[in-house]
Amino acid sequence: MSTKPSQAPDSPFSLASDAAAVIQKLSGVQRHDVALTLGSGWARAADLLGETVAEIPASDVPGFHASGIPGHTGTIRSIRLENGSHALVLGARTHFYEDKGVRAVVHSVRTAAACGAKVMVLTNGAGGIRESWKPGTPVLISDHLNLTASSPLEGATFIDLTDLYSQRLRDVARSIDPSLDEGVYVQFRGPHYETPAEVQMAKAMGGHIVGMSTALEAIAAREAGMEVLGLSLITNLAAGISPHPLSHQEVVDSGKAAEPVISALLAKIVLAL
Ligand code: 8IG
Repeated sequence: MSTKPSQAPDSPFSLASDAAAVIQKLSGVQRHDVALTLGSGWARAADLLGETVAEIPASDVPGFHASGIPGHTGTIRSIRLENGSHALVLGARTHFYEDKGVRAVVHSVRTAAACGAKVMVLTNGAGGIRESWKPGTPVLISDHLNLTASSPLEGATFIDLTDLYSQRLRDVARSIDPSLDEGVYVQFRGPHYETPAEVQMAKAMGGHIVGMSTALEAIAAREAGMEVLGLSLITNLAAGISPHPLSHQEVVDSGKAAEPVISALLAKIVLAL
C-alpha cells in the first residue's frame, strides 16, 4: 500500500506538524486558537495582544528561515489573551520573491493550522490604488487577485475560494472600527514595485491594493480549513497614483507612524474574534 502524498514524511504537512510539535513543546501551549502574521507596520501589535508565554527563534523551528528584511522579525511568539485563548504570532514571513519556493511561503500558515488555529490573521504593508487612502490607513482585504502565477496547492487539490476573506471576520473588525474600508488585494511577485502601467492594469482588473504577500498564504489557510482575516496597512500610494516615486524608507516611515494606532486596533479585533 502506498502512502498518500499528503502523509508522506517529506510532505509540507508533515514538516508543519513537526514545527507545531516543537512550538507546543517550547511554549507549553497544547493548542493555539488564532494565528497572526504581522507584516510591515504591524509588528508592535504583538506587544498589545496579551501576556507573552514564549518567544521562539524561528531558526529553532523546522522549516522556518530567518528573515533578512528590516522590519520583519524572525521570532515566533505564543501569547495568552485576556480572554484566555492563545495566539501564535508568526514574525518570520517568507516572501515569494525570495525564491525559496511556495512551500516555504506558506509553511507558517500550515504550522499555525497544525498548532490548532482556526483563524488566520494575515497583515501586510501595501500600496494603495484608491487616492482617498492616505499612507497610514488600514484597510480590510475583501478578496484578492493572485498574479504570482503560482499556487500553494499541489496536485489536483480543488479548493473553493468564495468568501476566502471571511465576511464574518470582516464584520467583527468593523464592529471595532466602523470606518474600516475594504478592497481587493493584488499580489505581485515583486520584489520591484509596480510600474504605473501595471498599477493601472491592477486597477482595471478590479484591484485596490498592491502587495507582495498574503494571497498565497490565504489560499493555504483555506486549504487547511482556517477562516482568514486580511488587513493591509496602506504605507504608500501605488506607483503613478502618487506624484512622487516610491521608496522603501517611505514605507518604513509611514509604517512606524501608523504602528501604535493599527496595533491597538488589531489587538481589539483579535480579542473579539
Ligand atoms: I509596503 O506599492 C508596499 N508593498 N507590490 N507595491 C507592492 N508591494 C508593496 C507596495 C507597493 N508597498
